[in-house]
Amino acid sequence: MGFPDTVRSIANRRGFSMTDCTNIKKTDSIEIMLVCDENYGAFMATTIASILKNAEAIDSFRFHIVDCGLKNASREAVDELKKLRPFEVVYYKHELPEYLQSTDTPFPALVYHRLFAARFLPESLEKILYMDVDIVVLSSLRELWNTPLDGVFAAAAHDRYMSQEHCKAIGIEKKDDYFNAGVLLMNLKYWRENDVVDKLLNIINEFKEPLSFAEQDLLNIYASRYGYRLVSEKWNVNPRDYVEGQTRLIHYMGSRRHCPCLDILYGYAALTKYGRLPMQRVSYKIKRVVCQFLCLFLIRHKDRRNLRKRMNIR
Ligand SMILES: [Mn+2]
Repeated sequence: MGFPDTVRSIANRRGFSMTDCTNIKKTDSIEIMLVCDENYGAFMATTIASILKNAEAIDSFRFHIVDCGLKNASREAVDELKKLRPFEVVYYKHELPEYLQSTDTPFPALVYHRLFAARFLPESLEKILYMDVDIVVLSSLRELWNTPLDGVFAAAAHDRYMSQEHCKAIGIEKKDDYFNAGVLLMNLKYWRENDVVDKLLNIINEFKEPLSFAEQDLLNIYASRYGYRLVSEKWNVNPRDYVEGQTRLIHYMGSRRHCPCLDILYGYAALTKYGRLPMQRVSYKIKRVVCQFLCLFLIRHKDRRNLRKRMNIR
């Protein structure tokens, strides 16, 4: 064969035969899906900046961004990051079915988009690494990306803060089985072949009350029935549990006002054109507390939902 030895050894290392080594570029890139609305534009740019900054020389990236109302300035902020390291970016507009346009939980409806990834992403993608945008990545994602996914719909890390009571309530016996869906390596081929979307949507109908952790509960219930692959917790770490040198990814769940490791988050924000991240608005918090109080004590279920909608509390 006419291939020089260096090409042959690269092809072998990457598990290709010599005939298909023209595919190296395509298969080699790490495919990442992000979902973002205008409120989180600066956070998304920060997440991407951290990924690019800590990549290894051989890594290349394609970002698949579900655009839930981004302004041009937010898209430009993403493009500007190409100066850190070149990458490809593709935007998608995806409409949720009407009954998923509110979650009946504190989480916005956009959390549901990831459930449809196997449908709106190109067929040529066999897997995708979904990530929340409240994340900073501290090392190359190559090891996580290479996690084997044979026979499972996804791989994710354990969520150590989920309570046993909640797991029981949704039919998961051991709380150690519950994973955090903010970092989710999805086997899209499996999703397409096994009608995972339909099975997930059917699970919603099994419960009378809304699932408190929305899409994360759904994915975990599916996993408890059909299995999933657990990855090391270092790939999804609460800031409280950060260990220097070990943690590979920090997930700033919940409030960002008082939590450890904010210096790390702000450090990556400084690489973006924003320079800093927007603070959470106090007025929003007060509104929310007032509304929750009213909801708890005064109002019937259906009115509660309407009130939350009117006050834009999701
Ligand atoms: Mn999150």
